[in-house]
Amino acid sequence: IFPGDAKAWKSAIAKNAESLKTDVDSINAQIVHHVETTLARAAFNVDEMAMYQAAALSVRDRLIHNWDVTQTFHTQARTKRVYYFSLEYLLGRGYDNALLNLGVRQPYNEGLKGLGFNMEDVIDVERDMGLGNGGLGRLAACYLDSTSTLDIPCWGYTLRYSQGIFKQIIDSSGNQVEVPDPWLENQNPWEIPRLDNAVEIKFHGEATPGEGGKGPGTWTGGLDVLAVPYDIPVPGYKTQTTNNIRAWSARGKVSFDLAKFNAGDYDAAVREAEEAETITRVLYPNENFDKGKALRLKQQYFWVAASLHDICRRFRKLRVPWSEFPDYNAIQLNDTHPTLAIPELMRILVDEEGQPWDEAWEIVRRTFSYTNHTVLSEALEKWSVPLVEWLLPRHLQIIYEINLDMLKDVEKKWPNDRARLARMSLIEEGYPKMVRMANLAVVGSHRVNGVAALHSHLVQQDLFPDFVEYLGRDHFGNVTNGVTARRWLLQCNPSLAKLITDTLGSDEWVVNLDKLEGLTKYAKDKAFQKKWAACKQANRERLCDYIEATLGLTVNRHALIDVQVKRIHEYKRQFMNILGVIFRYLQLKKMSPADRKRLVPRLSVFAGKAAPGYYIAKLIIRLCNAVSKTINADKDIRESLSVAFLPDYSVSLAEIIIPASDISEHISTAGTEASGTSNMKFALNGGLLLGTLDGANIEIAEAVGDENVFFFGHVTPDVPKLRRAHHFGEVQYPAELLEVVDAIRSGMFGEAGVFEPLLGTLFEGKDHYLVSDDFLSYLQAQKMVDEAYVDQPSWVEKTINSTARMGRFASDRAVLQYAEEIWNIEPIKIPQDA
Ligand code: CBF
Repeated sequence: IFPGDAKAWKSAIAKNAESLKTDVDSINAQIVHHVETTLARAAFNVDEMAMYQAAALSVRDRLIHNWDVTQTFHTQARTKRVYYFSLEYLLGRGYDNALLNLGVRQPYNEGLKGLGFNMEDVIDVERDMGLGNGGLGRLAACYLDSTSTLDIPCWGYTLRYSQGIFKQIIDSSGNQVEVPDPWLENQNPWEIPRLDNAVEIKFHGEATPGEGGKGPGTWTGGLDVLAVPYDIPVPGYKTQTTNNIRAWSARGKVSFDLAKFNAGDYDAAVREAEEAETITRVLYPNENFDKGKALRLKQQYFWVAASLHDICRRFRKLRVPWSEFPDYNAIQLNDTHPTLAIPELMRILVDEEGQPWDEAWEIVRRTFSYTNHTVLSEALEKWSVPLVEWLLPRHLQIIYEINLDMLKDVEKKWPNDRARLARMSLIEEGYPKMVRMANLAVVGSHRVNGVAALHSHLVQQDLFPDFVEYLGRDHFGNVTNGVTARRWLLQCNPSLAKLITDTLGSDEWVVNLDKLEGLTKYAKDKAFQKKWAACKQANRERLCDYIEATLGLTVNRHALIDVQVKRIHEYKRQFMNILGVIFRYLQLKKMSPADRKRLVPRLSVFAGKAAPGYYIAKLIIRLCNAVSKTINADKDIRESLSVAFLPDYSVSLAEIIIPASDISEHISTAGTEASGTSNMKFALNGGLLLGTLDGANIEIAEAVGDENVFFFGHVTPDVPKLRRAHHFGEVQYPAELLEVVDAIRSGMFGEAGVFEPLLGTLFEGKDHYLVSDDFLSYLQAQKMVDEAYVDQPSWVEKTINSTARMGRFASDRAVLQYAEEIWNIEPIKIPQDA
């Protein structure tokens, strides 16, 4: 229905669509249009940043067009939608990715050239959208890319933090210093503000339960905050489907209190607005660690309440009974962060929509599913009951009621089993009592999954064994993580991607990663190996250039590049890696120059951020930098070994590092890393894994073959026994480790005392992450790497086979599995004429 003359509208719409033509001239006209009107600049006044913005805005026009078509089509077809609730979306840069997915990279390249700009330089000025900490947030970004590519109707919901993940600076002593990341400073071209769709969100106030606990309750008074949505279109690869990420920003209901201002209280005039805005001011920088801060709980409720408000508003327009809600909506809880959505939907259904409690509960359980991303106890979310009561009084009543129902049921099945009731209860007894979010997510969902086979097994065996008995095995499952080949091969490694496409005779692998299998028949082919190795060398050079430019460090450009890049955490054992580097250094120092020359030269690359309050992780960073300072300054060793700690790890830095690696380390203590996803990216780019039998490493080894990975260390069932041995002081420390510790204590890497607390984690019954137990086999595995690398044809063959067999780690496979097994949703292609 058009306001006014339908003909006029239709003709204008057609003309507008026509203006989005993809020949070079039209593209340049679109870019210049934004230079002149949106940016209000003249040609002589366009620098790289302005060109990036104008070009990005012209790309955004295309995205918005596709977005409109997609959303209108999905709405009219009344399709079911998936809603991926993730407190983090680590999107990285958008420009190059959008060009590739829209299939217009080539004409844009040419167009920019004509306008006097180089594509790579323009790409480089874009700031990362760093709305996440690490694996969990990047996974969400990969999954959204896959839903669009696979034509699965999907919206992501998240928060629009004014400050994303902090920028990491390394000071002159090698310490991490955190500075804010005001990523919105230069305006974000990828988002569309929807000021007219703002929603009011309430906190605090008074609540009364409904009759008998299950009737409609009330929630009055309290403080209202505005949630303003910003939409980020997510293009699929060569498809019109463009899904959406809706990110909420907090505003005060009244931005300026004129009465208070007039009374002379200037601070009070803006206080309420500022307090509201604090909710989305900053991303919590912890990964795999729960701090229980009130503001974080506020963020979580603000986000899920706004998102559910949106979803329910859309559902009401369908005018079907609420019992059909799960037929139109599937909500995936990405970890426990959005678990408050469960009581919130109950509140909407029972208190606002008058649905009977039991029917509402049925709707809720059919709607939600929950992905667990960690078994680490320090990361499992619990909120204090007094805090929940203060912030969300009605929700606490609802949680109590859900708990009562469940406990009655459990009591019926296992009479007089008080220990079981205590374990399963949604409320943990103590001072204060705590709400166990994971238990709530499990009972409020119809399906719970882990993110790799081993992890999903541990979720059932160690985390929720009582719930497996209570709800049945079918309630639990596994969906091994995956990554998108669009960003993590096509975009980050264009030379290798081209070689693959030329060799396979098609680029179908980009949307069907299993096609890479076709490369195995070239793995031994000398001519192909040569081209393959040339791509690696070019990527290696690019990384070496970057290291030189950022650290001023000149490195051997033919060294084997050994990489460990991820969040810095004790369980990931960067500590073991740097101890290994020291061991290598000590060995090299003992060798004659001739012997040294015979050894494979190494470049050890580290990158990663530590949570600001994580003292030991920060000491690990300091040690890496101290070691690199000593080794890189040692002229005798420089050709054989150098160490680089690259500051401020991000998605775009990963895009430079991953294609260059020969070996990447994924060396967590067995049973601690849920999955890992960078392991997949490295193996996909022909980097071999040095790893433990943990997370998705195990499945990667199964896929690429044991002969193409270097695995070591104890396995998960060994871990409790080994920890006990430490506890009782029954551990023999290997001489190699003690030699390294002595070297640190001797001051070889600067002020020794500084590292004492870190070294202390190895001794006196601690060594919780079993560094001392795995150190020897780690060194052994490193030796095997050196030996294997000498035989280059066989090494290159391994790396080709690694890439070729990574098909099953596509995020497309993972998303299809979610769609079929959990969301019950089918892809729906948008017709050409839509
Ligand atoms: O599943 C995605 C990733 O999530 C984490 O990063 C997390 O935040 N819990 C895990 O630590 C990773 O193992 C996992 O790959």
